Amino acid sequence: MDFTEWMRHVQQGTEAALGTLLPAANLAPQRLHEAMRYAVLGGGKRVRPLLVHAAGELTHAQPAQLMHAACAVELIHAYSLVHDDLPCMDDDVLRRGKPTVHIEYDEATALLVGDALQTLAFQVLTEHPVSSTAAGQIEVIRLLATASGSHGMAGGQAIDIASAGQAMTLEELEFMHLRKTGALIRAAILIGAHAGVAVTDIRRQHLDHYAKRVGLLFQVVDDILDAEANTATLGKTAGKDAAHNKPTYVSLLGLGKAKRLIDELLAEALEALTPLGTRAIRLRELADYVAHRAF
Ligand code: GRG
Repeated sequence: MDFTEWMRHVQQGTEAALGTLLPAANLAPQRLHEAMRYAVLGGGKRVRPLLVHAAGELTHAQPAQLMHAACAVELIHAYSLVHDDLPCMDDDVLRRGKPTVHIEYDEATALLVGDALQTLAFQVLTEHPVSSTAAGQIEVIRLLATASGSHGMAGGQAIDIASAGQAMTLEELEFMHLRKTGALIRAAILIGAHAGVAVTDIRRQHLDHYAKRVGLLFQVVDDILDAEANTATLGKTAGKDAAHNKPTYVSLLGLGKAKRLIDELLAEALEALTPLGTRAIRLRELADYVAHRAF
């Protein structure tokens, strides 16, 4: 399978699995369940599920087990987008090319959708084995919980909210993004690898280095797309960082240097994969995809 076919295969499999895991829209409370399905299904690049599967290939993990891990990570991601779009956070009206959940439904429903998606992610991990041992399964849950919480995504979001109109150094920007965007991307990769055979400490360190570089790479590209692409292409409002006076890689470095940083981060990510051999092919291809994505 070439990369494009593999990507479509994982994306379609993820969509189908999420459709099964999410409560049916006709189950009470119907409005909440319908809104949960609206938030998760029919959109998104599914980058985190792709990373789960790619890392799982490295350790010979079973596709069915990877699919449940991929869905759990994507449910957390979908929850974060719903909450991020709320008026009390980023206050946005467009996501994945359609009205955000609080616009299509209402704010209370959007808050509950995020809450319910977050808990569903962990329910999935208690009902479906990702690891072959109980201790391994708990480690998977720990990785996802840590990445989502105050030391991970929620912590990064808190810094992001406080950063509007403030000056930031490059180190502070990196500290924020390693948490806000990077933590869940890193968790996707470590969880995927964890689903297969055990890896040596040194191989795990190489994978972790790759994961952190790809998380930052994703964010630098996101900052450039926000500055350069249009709303129709992105499926979300473009130009928001500048409008909200948020520090970004573009505002700190300028477009030229931010683009050069993409090349540097990609090279570092690929270098980290070299000792991991040929089974890292999908991780290699995904880093390249993240660096060159158009939306
Ligand atoms: C509310 C706790 C909480 C956290 C929110 C993820 C996040 C933190 C905010 C989203 C805002 C944002 C634009 C972050 C930059 C990177 C990012 C996560 C972009 C959206 O992810 P994609 O491009 O989206 O993977 P799709 O729609 O393809 O899934």
